[in-house]
Amino acid sequence: MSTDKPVFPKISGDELRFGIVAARYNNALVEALVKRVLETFKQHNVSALHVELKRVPGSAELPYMANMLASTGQFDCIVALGVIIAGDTIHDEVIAQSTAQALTAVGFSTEVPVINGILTTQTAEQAEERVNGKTDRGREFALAALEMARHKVDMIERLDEIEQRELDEGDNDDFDPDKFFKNN
Ligand code: DLZ
Repeated sequence: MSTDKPVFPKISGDELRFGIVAARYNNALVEALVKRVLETFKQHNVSALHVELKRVPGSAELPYMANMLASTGQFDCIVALGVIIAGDTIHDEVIAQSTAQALTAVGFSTEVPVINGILTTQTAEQAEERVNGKTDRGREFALAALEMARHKVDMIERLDEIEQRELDEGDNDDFDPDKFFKNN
């Protein structure tokens, strides 16, 4: 268990746009996570107009919807929320591992960061403590989303500037007016 939570930078959410994808499995717990994320967004000036919420059956379906929302290009960060509680089989481990990998892959392929807000616990009590107790993972997921959305906006802007500079320089290098004149 982690005892040293990150200190999140103070970030204003105006202008930042978020997609939230929530699983309906363990619905009461996931809905409480959604509420906590929304409350934290509000505290950081995120506009309700800049948030879209989609629900899917279970955590295994989160990567698909996260990918689709990210692919629209309309969001600076996607938050995937679910609760996986261990049962008699290893189903929970399979879902938790495959969704974690798939969510990471969505971030790489779309260049939109994805927050893995899936709680994986041994018991419902453990999940309850993390959602409605002192641990407050929902707030943590929202703060992580704000920070990553800011990074995404800044990095995309930087990449665009580099691309534009390369295009401008490329134009100058390739174009030799004398050579062009001789050949035409
Ligand atoms: C099937 C299943 C099980 C056993 N447990 C959970 C769980 O604890 N949390 C969760 O979000 N989803 C669970 N699911 C459903 C799967 O995520 C998925 O919806 C189904 O396997 C259909 O693809």
